[in-house]
Amino acid sequence: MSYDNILFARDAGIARITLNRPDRLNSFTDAMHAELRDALAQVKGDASLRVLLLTGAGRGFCAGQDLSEREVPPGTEPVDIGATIERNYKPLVLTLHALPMPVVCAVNGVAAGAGANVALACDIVVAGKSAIFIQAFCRIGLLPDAGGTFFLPRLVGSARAKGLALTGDKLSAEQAADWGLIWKCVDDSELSATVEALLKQLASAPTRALAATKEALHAAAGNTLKAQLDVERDLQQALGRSADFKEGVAAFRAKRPPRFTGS
Ligand code: T3D
Repeated sequence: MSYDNILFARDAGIARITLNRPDRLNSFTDAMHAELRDALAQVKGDASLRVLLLTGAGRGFCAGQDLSEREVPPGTEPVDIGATIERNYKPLVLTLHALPMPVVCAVNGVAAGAGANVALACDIVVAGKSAIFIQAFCRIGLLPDAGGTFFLPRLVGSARAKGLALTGDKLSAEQAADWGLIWKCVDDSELSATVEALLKQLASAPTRALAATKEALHAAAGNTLKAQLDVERDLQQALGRSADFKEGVAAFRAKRPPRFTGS
C-alpha cells in the first residue's frame, strides 16, 4: 500500500510513523486510518522492530477527527460515529496499547480530541514545550473517545480528568508533565534529540522483557494483588528462559555492557 497521509519508515530496529497532513494539523481521516492500520500491521509482523515512534508533521501533532468528514448537508442523516469508532479509533488504540514493543509518542505541537488520546495510548510520551493537550470533544458536543475516559483518570486522577474533559481547556505540555499525564516535556529545540536518544536506548533494550513489562502493567489495572503476582510469575518464568536474560546476567558477571538482541 502506498501512503498519502502518513510517512512510514523502518531502520535499525526502529519504526517511525508520522501523521502527515500538516495543513489540517494531521487530523484523522478515513484514508489516514486505513494507512495507519496497514503500517501497524507491518510493524506487528516485523520481528526486527524493537520500538515504534509516532509523531506529527509540521506545527501540530494531531487535531483529532477531521471534522470536514462529519459535516452533513441539511436533511441528511449524520455519519454513524459509533461505526467509525469501531472501524478506526478502537483498533488504533488497542493496537498501540498491545504492541509487543515500546511505543514512543513525540508530541510536536497541539494534540486535540482523539489526537490527544491516541498520544496517551502510547507508552512514553515526550512533548515539546509549545505543545498543548485539549480534550476538545465537549466543545463540539461529544465525549472523550479514543480511550480518553480510560486513560485520563488513570493517569491524572478523577478530579483532573473531569476538569480537562468537562471544560475542554488547553493544558500546556509543562503542566501535563507536572500532572503525570505524559513522561516528559522538553524545550522544542531539544525534542528531536531527546526522542532520538530514547529510541536508540529502547532499540537496544531487551525487547521481550519490555513487552512483558507492558503486558504486566496493563494487566494490573484490573487485577487483585494475588492475580497480579501470578501474572508476574508467569511472564518472568518465560523471560527467565530468554536469550536476553542469559546475556544480561553474563554481561553483569563479566562487568561489560550487555548486547541484547531482543530475543
Ligand atoms: O467522528 C468520529 O469518528 C468520532 C471521533 C471523534 C474524535 C475527535 O477527535 S472529535 C474532536 C475533533 N477535533 C476538534 O474538535 C479540534 C478542532 N480543532 C481546533 O480546535 C483547533 O484547530 C486547534 C485548537 C486544534 C488548533 O488551533 P490553531 O488556532 O492552532 O489552528 P487552526 O487555525 O484552528 O487550524 C489550522 C487549520 O487546520 C485550519 O484550516 P484553515 O483555516 O487553515 O483552512 C483548521 O480548520 C484545520 N483544522 C484543525 N483541526 C481540524 C481542522 N480541520 C479539520 N478537522 C479538524 N479537527
